[in-house]
Amino acid sequence: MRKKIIAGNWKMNMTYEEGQKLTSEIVQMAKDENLDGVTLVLNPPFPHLYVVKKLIGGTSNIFVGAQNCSDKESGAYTGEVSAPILASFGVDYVIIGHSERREYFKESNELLATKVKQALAAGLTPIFCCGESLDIREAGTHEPNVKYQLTDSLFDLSAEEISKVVIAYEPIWAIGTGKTATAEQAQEMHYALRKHLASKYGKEVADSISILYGGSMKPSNAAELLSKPDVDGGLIGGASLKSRDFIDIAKSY
Ligand code: 3PY
Repeated sequence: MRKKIIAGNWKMNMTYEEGQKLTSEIVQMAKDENLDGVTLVLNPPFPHLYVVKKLIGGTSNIFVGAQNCSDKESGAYTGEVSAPILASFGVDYVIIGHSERREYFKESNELLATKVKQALAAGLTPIFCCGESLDIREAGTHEPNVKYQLTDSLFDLSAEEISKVVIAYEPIWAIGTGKTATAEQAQEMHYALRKHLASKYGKEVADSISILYGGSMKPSNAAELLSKPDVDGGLIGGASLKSRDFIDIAKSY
C-alpha cells in the first residue's frame, strides 16, 4: 500500500502569527474530521519550521517539511540551510527541485541529485519535483522530458534509497496559473513515471513509491485527480494557505 500524502507548499507566504493560526487550525480539523488514512505534510518557510513542529505535537499523521535544502553538508555557505540542520530541528520532509527553484535559482538536475542525497543521508524524506513547461507539452515531448529529470537526478540512487523518495509531478503550466492538468493527463504521466521507475528498479520498488500531483490542486478538482490509480496525493500551493481548503483536499480521498 502506497502512502497517501497531501503536502502543503506555503512558498514565501505567512507571517509568524498567520503560520501559527493556520497550523493550529489544520491540526484541530485533522483531529476532528478523522483524516487517519492520509499523511499531511506542512512545508512552511524556514523560520516557521520549529514552531510548526511544536504545534503539530504528537499528532501522528501530520509532519513538517522544508521547501529546500543545501547541497552541502555544512560550512561557510552564508544563507544556506543544510539537511542535517533541518533534521536536528525535527523536520521530516524536504521539497527538492520545485520548478520555481529550477527556474529562478537555476537549479540543475545535477545539483538536485546532490540535494536528494544530502536529504536522504540526514534521514529526511525528499519530495522530488519534476514537470514540463508549456512549450514542451505543446511539442508533445513531455513524457521523455520528465522521465529524463528522474533519470538524471535520481537514478544513481540504490533501490533502498529511491524507496524513501516521494515524487511530485508538477506541470509548470499548471503552477500559479489556475490551469490544472486533467485527471487523465496526470494519470498518464504518473503511470509513465512509475513504468520508468520500474524499468530501473523493478515493479515492486516502483509500486511502493508515492507520486503526488501538484499544480493548482484545489477542493473542486482534488477528488477527480486523487481518484486516479497512480495519483497518490497532492503537493498543494495556494489552497494550502487556507485550512478549510487544505483539509477538504485531504478529505477528497
Ligand atoms: C502549486 O500548486 O502552485 C504548486 O506549485 C505546488 O507546489
